[in-house]
Amino acid sequence: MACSALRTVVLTTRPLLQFRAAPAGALHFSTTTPAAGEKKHYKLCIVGGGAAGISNGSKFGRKLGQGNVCIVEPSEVHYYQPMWTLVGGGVKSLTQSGKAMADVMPQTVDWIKAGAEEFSPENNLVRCSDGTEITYDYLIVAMGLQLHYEKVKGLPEAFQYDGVGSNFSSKYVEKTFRAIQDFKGGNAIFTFPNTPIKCAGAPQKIMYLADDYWTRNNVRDKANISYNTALPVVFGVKKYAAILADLCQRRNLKINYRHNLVEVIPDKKEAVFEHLDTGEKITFPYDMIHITPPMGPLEVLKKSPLADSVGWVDVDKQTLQHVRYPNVFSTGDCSSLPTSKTAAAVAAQCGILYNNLSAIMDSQEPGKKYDGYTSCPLVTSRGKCILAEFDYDLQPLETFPVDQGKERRTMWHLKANVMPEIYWTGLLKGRWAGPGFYRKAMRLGMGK
Ligand code: FAD
Ligand code: UQ1
Repeated sequence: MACSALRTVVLTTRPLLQFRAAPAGALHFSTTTPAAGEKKHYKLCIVGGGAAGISNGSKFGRKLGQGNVCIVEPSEVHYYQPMWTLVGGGVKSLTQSGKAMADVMPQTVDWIKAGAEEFSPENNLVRCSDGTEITYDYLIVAMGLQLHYEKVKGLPEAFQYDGVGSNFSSKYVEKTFRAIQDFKGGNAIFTFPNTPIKCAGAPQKIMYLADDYWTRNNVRDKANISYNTALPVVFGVKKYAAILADLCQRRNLKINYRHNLVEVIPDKKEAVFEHLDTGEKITFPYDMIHITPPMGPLEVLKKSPLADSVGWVDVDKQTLQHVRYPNVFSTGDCSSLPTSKTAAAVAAQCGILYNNLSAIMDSQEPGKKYDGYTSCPLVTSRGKCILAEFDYDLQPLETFPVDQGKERRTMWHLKANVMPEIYWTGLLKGRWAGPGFYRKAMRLGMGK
């Protein structure tokens, strides 16, 4: 079927779609995938239709025009994952965090509704799960990362039990708030794994929301709350780490450093941690547990020539261009960019990538340099937030002319009410490249 005909299917079907979050994948949508086994050529192929794929698709779809850009994405639903902290905390619903993929797919791009299964960058070729073969002039890899619940013994089976939740998956995030509501006292544990993760603040944000919920509901004085983290620090940036460690002390939240979750035994309500310095195995009884799973690169990337030694897409940390294949770029969680993996980072990368890939298309050198900007709105209770923003050197890079290390109600509103709008109508439409412009304007206004 020709591309234009495929697009017609999309346009006529769009208004009929009603998004319902659960069960994920229950939506059915006329596929825009070329017939299985068909060979297609695009000027630009984007793999992944998450935050990074859709935002870049919008920008390059406008630039290159209809029929020249495709997005390879198997999922029917696009989630605004940053909202899951608030879903797990009982402030928002899972439904509010998602839209039908068809509704966020830029109208200027062709949606190949399949998974990428093989990359052959020597041949400028992507093979898809349905046999479709796509050749390209340029490629953007934006496939996110893999959650590895199965690397903890007893998972994912333990999610069938009450008291066990995880904000990192649409399957388990609603269980978090149920566990918080059901908790009537005892031990509550919040974990952080021994791998890089997306949104490194999220494992502790949910602890703060739970603590706040139990305080409001007169359960807090019956609760022992611990944050068991594989890391030796509570946060990677010194300024915020000092503030958060102090906050934990004031609120009697016990931090157990270098504690890595290795097993959950749900029928006994026990969690086993390995102390990463001593190797000792320590068993913690729990009444509720929030699990942040180990994470890593997707298998399909790991086995591809695009990968670095770990499996992340091997790109230059400043230009986002692949270090071996100049017509390939990568952005977001799947990339090797050594910054904290967030949608805020994706936004900042989006502007850099657009400029640099456009330069390559015009046979020029990529001139824009990414400074590693990333951000983590550290929700500290329902109604309060510390807005951490920093760069590759873990130095604060704050947007607003106030001390962002302070808990603020304004930053809560930014996180809970403003950011979703910026995400859906700014980032995904290719019209939000992060707050860099505003930061510089505000600093100039203040004479800095
Ligand atoms: P994703 O958005 O995960 O998208 C990856 C896409 O690739 C998916 O659509 C997937 O279906 C697709 N894909 C997978 N495999 C294939 C394949 N084989 N072929 C084709 N496509 C494939 N960020 C913030 O900035 N602020 C926050 O406050 C924040 N809080 C967070 C809280 C939680 C609980 C979580 C889970 C995340 C949070 N994040 C936050 C992080 C943010 O959501 C991610 O960093 C961001 O979504 C990364 O975008 P991405 O496009 O790289 O990956
Ligand atoms: C941001 O740009 C962004 O991407 C859309 C987020 O993801 C949801 C964020 O959480 C944050 C904090 C930013 C940065 C934006 C401002 C206004 C500081």
